[in-house]
Order: sequence, then structure tokens, then C-alpha cells
Amino acid sequence: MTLIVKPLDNIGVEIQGFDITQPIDEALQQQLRDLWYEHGVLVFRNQAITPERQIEFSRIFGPLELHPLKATLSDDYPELFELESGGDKDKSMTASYKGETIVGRLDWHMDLHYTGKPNHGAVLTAVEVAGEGGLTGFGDLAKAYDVLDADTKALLDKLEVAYAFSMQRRHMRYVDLDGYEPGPHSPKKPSDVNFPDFPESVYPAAVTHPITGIKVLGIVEQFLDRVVTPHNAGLSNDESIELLERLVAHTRDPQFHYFHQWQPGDMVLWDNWRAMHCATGTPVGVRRRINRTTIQGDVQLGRVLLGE
Ligand SMILES: O=C(O)CCC(=O)C(=O)O
Ligand SMILES: [Fe+2]
Repeated sequence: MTLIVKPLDNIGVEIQGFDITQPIDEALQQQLRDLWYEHGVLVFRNQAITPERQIEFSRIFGPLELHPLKATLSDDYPELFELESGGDKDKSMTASYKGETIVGRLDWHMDLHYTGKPNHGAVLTAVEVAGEGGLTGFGDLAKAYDVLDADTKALLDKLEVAYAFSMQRRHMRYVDLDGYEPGPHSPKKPSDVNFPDFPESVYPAAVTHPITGIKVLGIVEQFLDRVVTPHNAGLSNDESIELLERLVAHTRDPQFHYFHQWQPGDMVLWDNWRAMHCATGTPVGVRRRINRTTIQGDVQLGRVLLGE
């Protein structure tokens, strides 16, 4: 196979000339890993995907991890996590945004960020494509760091930020709550959706990518709570809040974003240590199914804030 690499908007590349049904030798596997590290997001179109092929493909990038939300694991393929909307699972994922009722909208986040040990990446494949909405957004936090001015970079080197896991979007301090209303079945605590609880986690404000060594902005709006001990870096608490507001606004700049509009046969892989992602969600009743495999993260990027 000879791969053709086409840049996407702002982050990632589309890989053409790839066929998931064909054998992938060691040289091609290494090429795919290198492209993943270099570009952060890889998009493949028109693939004849089966659960077995997705699982085998995903293993090229590292051992697979089972998601903590066991209720949605597939019986036949424990490595596969089935994301579904448009069916009876919608209730807890439904909320109102500026008067519009939306299922499955997710703010910018990194998966398993709240554990201090985010998974290295994940592969999503289209099983059933939404007729309306249902885009997945990716944001390049390496580029977002890179374009910051030297003073901000120097300040970030001295700072750590805390993330506070919570089920209620209204408890998150830096997401856009304007016009947001939880739905009648929105979870109020982790056990409402059989989710474990997590203590706070702390990350450097500028994280060094464990493989490429590049700096990645450690600011992601979901669960972002505060700068830890801002006074140690000469900041008042008010200044630290303004800094986080400024940095979150920076990560929302479309110059860092690619929004994937799903088509049948699509497969998307991203580097969860570099790219944040989000989901736009779908209108009520719109069917959408995505199969997900998760590539384990064996690196502790943050630390758990317990008993300090
Ligand atoms: O539904 C999507 O498009 C993405 C969901 C998501 O955040 C994930 O799979 O980690
Ligand atoms: Fe996610």
C-alpha cells in the first residue's frame, strides 16, 4: 500500500490509499504510528470496517483499554465501546442549549483526563451515520501552545492546573453555560449512570508530550477548575481565573479545530495526549452509532490530588 497524506483543516490528515482489508506489514504499521504522532488526527474514508478489523487496526498503536463505563461494552467484543444515540439510552445524555434540545453534546475534553492518566488515543468508526448533526470536533493543543507569546509560555511553565470531575455540567467552571439547562434525566452524581467517582487531578499547564517531546497546552474546558497555588507564581486568585478564562477562549479559536462530518466507512484515530475533542450532538430521535476502541495510556501525565 502506498499512502497519500492530505492535510485536513487545522489539525490532522486524511490518509488515502489505505485498505483495512489488506495485510498491514511492520513497515506500514510504523508509518501509521509515525503519521499519528506527527499529525495528531488520522482520518480514513470508505473502509470495510468490522469489529475484528477495527480491533486489530487499533492494536497497531498500543494495547487496548476497556472503558470504565462497563454498561456500554459490547458482549461479543469487550474492546469495543458502542456509542449510540437515537434509542432508549438518550435520556441521560439529553439537555437544552439556548432553547434547543440536544442529545450527546460534549464539551471540549480529553478522555480519562480526570484520572491523571489519559488514554493515549482512540479509534472511532461509523456504524450508523446521523442524518443531522453528530460531528466530532478535534482541537490541536500543541498548536495552541506554540502560538502563545513568550511571557505566557514562561508563566505556564510555573503553573499547575486542577481538574474536578463532576457529572453536572453546571458545576464546571469554564464551560459555556449561557442558555444551558440540564434535562430531566441528566445525572446528578456518578452513580446515577453507574460511573465511578474520581478525586481531583492536577496537570502542568504546559504538558510535555511523552513521545514527541513537544509542549501541549494543558488547558481543556471540561472539568477545568483552578490554578493550583497561584501565589507561588506571583498571581492573585483573580488573576489566575482571568488567565484560565483567556486560555480557554484561546483553545476555542477555530484556527485550531477540525470538525469531522461522518460518512459511512469512516474511521478516525486521534492522539489524546495532544488533541482535545468534542461532540456537537444530535437532535432528539436522530439515530447515530459509533464504535470506539481505546488505546491505553501507560504514562502518568497528571497526578491525583488526594491526601496532600
Ligand atoms: O460522539 C462523539 O463524536 C465523540 C464522543 C467522545 O467524546 C469519545 O468517544 O471519546
Ligand atoms: Fe471523548
